[in-house]
Amino acid sequence: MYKSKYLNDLLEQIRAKNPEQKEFLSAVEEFFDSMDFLVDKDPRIEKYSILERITMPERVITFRVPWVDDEGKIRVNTGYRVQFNSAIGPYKGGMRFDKSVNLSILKFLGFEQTFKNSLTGLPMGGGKGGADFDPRGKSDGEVMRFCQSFMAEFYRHIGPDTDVPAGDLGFGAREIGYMFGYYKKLANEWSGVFTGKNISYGGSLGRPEATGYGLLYFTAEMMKEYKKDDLKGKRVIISGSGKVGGMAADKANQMGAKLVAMSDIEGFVSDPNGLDVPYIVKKAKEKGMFSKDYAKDHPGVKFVGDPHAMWATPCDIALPCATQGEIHEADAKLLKENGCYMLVEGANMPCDVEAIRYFNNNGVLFAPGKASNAGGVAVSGLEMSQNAMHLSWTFEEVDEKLKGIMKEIFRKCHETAVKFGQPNNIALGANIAGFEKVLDAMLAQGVC
Ligand code: 2IT
Repeated sequence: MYKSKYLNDLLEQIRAKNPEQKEFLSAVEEFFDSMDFLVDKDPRIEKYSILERITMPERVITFRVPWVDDEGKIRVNTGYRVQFNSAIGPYKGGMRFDKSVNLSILKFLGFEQTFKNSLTGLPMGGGKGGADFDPRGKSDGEVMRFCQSFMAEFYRHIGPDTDVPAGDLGFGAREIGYMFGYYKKLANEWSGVFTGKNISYGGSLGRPEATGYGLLYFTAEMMKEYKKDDLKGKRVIISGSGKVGGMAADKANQMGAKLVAMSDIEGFVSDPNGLDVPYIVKKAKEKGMFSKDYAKDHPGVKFVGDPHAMWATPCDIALPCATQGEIHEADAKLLKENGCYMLVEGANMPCDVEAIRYFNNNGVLFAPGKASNAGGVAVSGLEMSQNAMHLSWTFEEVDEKLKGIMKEIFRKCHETAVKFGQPNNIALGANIAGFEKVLDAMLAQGVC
């Protein structure tokens, strides 16, 4: 229940319209927690139906993706793009290839992306897309045929000033390459229509590292502001060994933190004296998994076959970098009981609404992914700028800009939280600061 009747009524309407979409509803509910501090102070929000509009995608595209597998059989998947909000720039956001992909998940991600992109300060709207296609175990030929069939429909909906997709789970450099190549052929245009491209054809140095490194730059800012301390010697635990988790481990190590536990989809390993980070980073890069090999190659370190059990490991800082919905209230309690005082999201909404409320009510500093994992899309924005200017920046230039952007995102979130009398509530700061820029743009552009 919110204080505001407008919000309660609106959430009911959104629930009635989208009864099956639990991930999307949960993102809206969490966002409305913050809007409850704002709607009474700014009557324009209700007067101009801003929240009615902002919670509905501008456009949802769904299409059939038929493709031929290596046995010659025709297979069919569903392709999607949710073009959520273009008030501040072209739609921008990743593509996810996973069996679990459905409209609810993509709407939740597109909604979050809108505020995340706004927080970066770069001119990017919000979008998200993908397919219920699992690239794991597929040959390069199968993935290419799938991507080309996907693009045969998708190309007419995107463009460097319309919608600029990028990677996400199951959608990496290989998929981006195949999609980009086919777009170029169909559109007869070489343009920065994707980000996350390889360096050889317009990618940005620093993009693969950006989400994980940015997460640690943000964590360091939190530590400085709230604890007057740095990351040296702090015990860190990380879930997920994809690009985000692997690069977060790398940067945590560079900044002097001690990685005491880390998980992948098969399980986790822990060592109170600190794990061998270079080993993990190398394995994670090579195959996206490391934990079983780690235990084999590091006698005395035990492997636990349940990744979820990692949240009981004593730590100072938890960095969930796997996927949405991995931390519930019971895990939040366990983290707090075992000494965790800071949780910074590397994935998109790994914590559910109850867990977030628990952290905020029990003195665990919590940062939402829309602020703390914005480094990835921020460097995507920098890739767009480099493409538009037909030049490339060095890794150091990109990394410096990323640091500046993450610092600035933290400052905006913190100052907004302070302004609303909730100095420790970074989620509130992120939601309101991200929202206000979109609000301004929507008000200026009239009814559209
Ligand atoms: O969740 C995200 O921010 C991403 N998957 C990156 C999106 C992008 O456009 O780089």
